[in-house]
Amino acid sequence: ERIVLATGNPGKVRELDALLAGCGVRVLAQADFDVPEADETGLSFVENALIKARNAALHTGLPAIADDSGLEVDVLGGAPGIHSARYAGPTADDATNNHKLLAALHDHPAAARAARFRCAMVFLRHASDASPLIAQAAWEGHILTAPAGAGGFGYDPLFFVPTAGCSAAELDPVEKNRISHRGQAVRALLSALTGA
Ligand code: ITT
Repeated sequence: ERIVLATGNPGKVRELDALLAGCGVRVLAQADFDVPEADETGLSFVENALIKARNAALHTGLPAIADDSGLEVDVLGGAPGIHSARYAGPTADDATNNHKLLAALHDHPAAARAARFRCAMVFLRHASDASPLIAQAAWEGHILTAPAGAGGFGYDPLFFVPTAGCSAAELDPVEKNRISHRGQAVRALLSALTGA
């Protein structure tokens, strides 16, 4: 069976390719099709994941998996949340987003920087699938005062993982996938898929 990965984020593609390897399906990249960018107007991670998966399924005719994810910082009232990819503006990249996050937390001591990554992962059999599979997971940590590490993507250099004793960008990719919000969500989705 073939499935299209409904994401344009190369960091996610890398992690999801590894997480879905060996599960018996051929995972195709959305970039190999003419899939227009989805309008992420949802108010939640789940809604946005469904919008992206529907968009990809509609334009490829294939089953689709989508990941909507982001970082929630408690002292910022849960921001950047569903706006994580564009926190610093419509053309923001990882560096400007990280810079904005450090500035927003400038006056907050280490003890007041609790945060978590969230991931909503959905699987649609086809574009009008009325009972999509949905899995969600969170990964707890806190925001550092300076970046550490060069692995991963996005906010990883600023996300300290207490259970690992280092930043998410200092984890090797296998270890990140073992414990991350995305790794947990993929495993939950796969067990829902095989149990169904
Ligand atoms: P697609 O919509 O095409 O999948 P995107 O990057 O726009 O790509 P999202 O809307 O889900 O995806 O935004 C997720 C953002 O949250 C992402 O750009 C990162 O900034 C951040 N993020 C999510 N998971 C992360 C991770 O594992 N490590 C670091 N940052 C992460």
